[in-house]
Amino acid sequence: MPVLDQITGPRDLRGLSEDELTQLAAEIRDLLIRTVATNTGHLGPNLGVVELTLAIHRVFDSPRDKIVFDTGHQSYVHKLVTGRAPEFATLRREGGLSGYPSQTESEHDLVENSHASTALSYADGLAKAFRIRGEDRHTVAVIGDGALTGGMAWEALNNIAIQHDSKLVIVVNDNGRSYTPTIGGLATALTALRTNPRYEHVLDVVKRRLTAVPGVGPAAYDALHAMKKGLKDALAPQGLFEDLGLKYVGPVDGHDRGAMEHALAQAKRFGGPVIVHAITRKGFGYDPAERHEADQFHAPGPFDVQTGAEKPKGPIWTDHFAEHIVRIGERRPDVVAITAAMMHPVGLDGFQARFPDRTFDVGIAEQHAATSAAGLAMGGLHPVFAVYATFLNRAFDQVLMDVALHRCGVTFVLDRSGVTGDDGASHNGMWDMSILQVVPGLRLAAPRDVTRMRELLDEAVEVADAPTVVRFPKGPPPDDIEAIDRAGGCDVLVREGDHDVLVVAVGSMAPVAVDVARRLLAQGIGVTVVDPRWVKPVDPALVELARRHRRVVTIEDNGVVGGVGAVLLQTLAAEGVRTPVRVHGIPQEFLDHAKRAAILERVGLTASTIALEALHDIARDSAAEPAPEGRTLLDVDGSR
Ligand SMILES: Cc1ncc(C[n+]2csc(CCOP(=O)(O)OP(=O)(O)O)c2C)c(N)n1
Repeated sequence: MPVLDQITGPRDLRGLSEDELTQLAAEIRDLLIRTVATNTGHLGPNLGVVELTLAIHRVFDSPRDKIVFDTGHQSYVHKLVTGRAPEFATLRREGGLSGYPSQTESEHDLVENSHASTALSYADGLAKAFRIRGEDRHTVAVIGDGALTGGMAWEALNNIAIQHDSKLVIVVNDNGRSYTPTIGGLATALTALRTNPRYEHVLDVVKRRLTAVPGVGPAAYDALHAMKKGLKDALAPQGLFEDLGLKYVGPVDGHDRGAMEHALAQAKRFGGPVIVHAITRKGFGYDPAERHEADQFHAPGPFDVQTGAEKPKGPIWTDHFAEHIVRIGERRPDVVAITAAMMHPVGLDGFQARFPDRTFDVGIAEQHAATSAAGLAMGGLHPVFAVYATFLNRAFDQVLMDVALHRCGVTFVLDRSGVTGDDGASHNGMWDMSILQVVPGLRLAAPRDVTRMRELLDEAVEVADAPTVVRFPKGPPPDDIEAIDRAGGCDVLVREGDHDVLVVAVGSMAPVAVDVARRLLAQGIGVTVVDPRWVKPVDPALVELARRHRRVVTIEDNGVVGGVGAVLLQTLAAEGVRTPVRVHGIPQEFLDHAKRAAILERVGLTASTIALEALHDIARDSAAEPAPEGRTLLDVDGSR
């Protein structure tokens, strides 16, 4: 019987023999690989924390002791040993296990935000709360060297250091990488600790052991051994953390469960805040991941378990951005690029290869990225900061007060905007068009297709006295939709029949808008569809178009509160335009994980729902007039 089948909770780990624990680690790796190969998700980070997680659960008593995983993408092993192995096949599927910790899933889970560098702050608060309430509990925070580059982590350390009696253990999971190798002075300092002569000596005596894992055939599962000897096992402040006054244990081989348990037990006994510095390897035990240069299978798409070959996928929006930003860089020597530790995911690797001196990976530091961009602009350059839409939230004040107030020409490229789906509530890029609406002078573009993305990027980098934003969604772009006309700065995509309904198509919602038009036209309703291209500020031409129509329908993949539709409504009211407006967007709630299309369907961002609602509205408008003969509202639903 597989050992994993006997694990219903962390306590079951305590009674296992050394052999069983080794076997369990192999089974866990096998399951991780097989599941992520089909379901997608975070593989490299989880392969790297198998022993570390087992050790934490054997030394601490979850859920009484609290374990906080920074970012939470490395919590799969934790899920497997806290009773969720039987459901692991549902990982990231609608209604299944989340790819991050989830309070509704388990009493062992606490923090589910998935935005990096927060764990130490949560842990600081938890430890203070337990102390004040007189509860004898420990808090364990697991944080990667990547997440440790975020400013919040250091704000937390600064506070933790003076809480001398906080029962707080910080496990630094140091694999030297974020996606790509972690950069900066901190990374250099960690490397210094990792490679100090005593530790190097230990590495010399490391034996590599290859273990075949059931079912995975030749996949090499190597484990570092003989690391116990020579490791620092006394509590002693060390280098980097010394000045903060934090106790330090390590470096410890994070793949040596015994050594990890020893270090954690010491830290636990200490009774104050302690850092346990674990050295791990991302992708550990799965050759294709360990050898994967770009990101060691940080979050691969579907892949073949035997070979590690990723299933081919067509180009996504990011690839088109990646190409075009290089072209811009070629003609504009003043354009520089910034990423917050996501060079490949945001498509800046090509720019970096071409213009290494003009590309900056600042670490997981979106706030710094924005203000540093302001500085670059003040210094005469035009920075392009490419970032996932959800992570720009971090830098709101920096966009507002540092970039916009100083009228800096900085372009923010928001990838993965709108509903992203699989990664759940914290990854949907559904906030940007609301929070950025309040920024004076900022211009925001939402391209509907690749041609428009290129155009709008070109226009954005020409703006030298204000922030500009270009946002596009996850996944493959739709086919180009050519405009039939222009109205002010807006593209007219459809204009047929009377001026009954004006459909305002925001960015990626353009194909839906055109489909809505088709359905309304089939009902004899006249429709105009416009794509404003620049959705902020509101184009005066859009106001005039709205004035001339009987109804306005706006469609955006952003929260309905304060988004493009809401602001248009407000503008129309201010301009005395009385045309009723129906705003379609994402309800202002935290969305459970599911495929993007399933979520759009659920929240009503589909052509059939929107057309149906428009028809209801029109029917209500002319309540006295019966619906024309032979037609029912249901006819607009494509199912009939
Ligand atoms: C604020 C924020 N920015 C970016 C990300 C995207 N992201 C997810 S994991 C990761 C790298 C994390 O590196 P590390 O903490 O060292 O963990 P590892 O994956 O190496 O185990 C990044 C940049 C994020 N989750 N949060």
